[in-house]
Amino acid sequence: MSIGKFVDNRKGIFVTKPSLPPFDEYVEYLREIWDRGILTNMGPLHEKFRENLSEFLGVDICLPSCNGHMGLELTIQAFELQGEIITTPYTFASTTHAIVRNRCTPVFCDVREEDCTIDTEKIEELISDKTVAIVPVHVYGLPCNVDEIERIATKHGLRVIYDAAHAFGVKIGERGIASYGDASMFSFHATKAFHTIEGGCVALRDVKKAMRLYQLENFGIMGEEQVSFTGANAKMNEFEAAMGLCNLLHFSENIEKRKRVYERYESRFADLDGVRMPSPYRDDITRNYSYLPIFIDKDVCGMSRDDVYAYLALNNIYSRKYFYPLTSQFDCYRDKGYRGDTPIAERLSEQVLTLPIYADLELEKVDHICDMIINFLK
Ligand code: T4K
Repeated sequence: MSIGKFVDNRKGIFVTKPSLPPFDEYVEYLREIWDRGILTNMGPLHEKFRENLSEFLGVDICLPSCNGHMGLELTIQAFELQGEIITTPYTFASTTHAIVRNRCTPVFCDVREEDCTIDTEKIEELISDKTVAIVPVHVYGLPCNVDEIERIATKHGLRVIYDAAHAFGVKIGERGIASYGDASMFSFHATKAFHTIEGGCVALRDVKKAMRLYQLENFGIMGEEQVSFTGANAKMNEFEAAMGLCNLLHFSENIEKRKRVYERYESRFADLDGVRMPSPYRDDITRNYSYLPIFIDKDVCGMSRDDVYAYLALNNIYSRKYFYPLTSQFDCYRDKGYRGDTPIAERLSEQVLTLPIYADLELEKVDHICDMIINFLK
């Protein structure tokens, strides 16, 4: 019996490819780690990365974690939330799992057609006397309507914890996305626009909650002879922090390259009937181009998303269906009776195809992918 994920040995163009820093820059840090013999448990590189991250994100407190998921799960625990949490099902498994693993109940709100983020006009009708928080997702790095969410949360006394897994480096006007809500979790997985191999971080404002999260990430240990909380092990190690320190230096340059790729797709699909790309809810957004979703309307094109997916795969182009199925349709949730009617999310999830995008993707390859899709749909 084999356990674990199939290792993908196919040749072709994949949905993403990690950006790696110049080898020598990483080796410099490896030398430090070797000399010091401190490999993990909030070592000096972890601390340096924490400081650089806070500065980059424009927040006072920001805690690295072993991955984005544990950051989110432990943040919900640190805020001691118990009850219903309003969220969206158009997301990765992690968002809903983090809620359910805290023994809270997800309530599914529909999303906006334009950008797949939570539809703020539908939040209030879902609030009950059990509602304790909203966990919105800045999906594809497109910001939710943060001002409206803040207004609703303040009016009803709810916490707001953003799943900002995709949104590292995004700004609304001059303000960094990490400064909204009570907390924001970012993923630094290898597939993200900014990565630390595996990893993530949580930006938050309340010093006491931050202390609690810090302790929860290290088994709830308060001192050598004192353990006060039912924590987990969610520490970022020194090798991951080193990758983060290197990648942070090249982040802007990588985003510029992603922008070029994104805009090439955008111009190629501009006049293609039945194919749409999402657009942010306001004009003053600094984007990170973390994903390249397109929505294929079968009624207009005559071909479905699945047809295009299969055709591309046949030609060694490996797109993904982020996010299909909706988390509310997962085996583990489908029959739980969680509240929420999400027809727009359902339709988008049937139509979405995320195409390859990464910093080093050559524009000739983008043209090749676009030619394939355009010719197939015509
Ligand atoms: N919230 C949201 C909204 C999220 O999207 C995620 C993660 C989280 C929370 C949780 O954050 P983390 O705990 O993961 O930090 C991937 C990622 O594993 C996951 O981080 C991400 N979202 C999700 C959307 O995508 P898979 O299972 O689709 O990845 P995988 O292994 O199929 O990789 C995709 C492609 O990337 C491969 O076909 C090839 C390429 N690749 C991948 C890896 C790992 C590489 O070229 N090199 C690599 O090292 O989940």
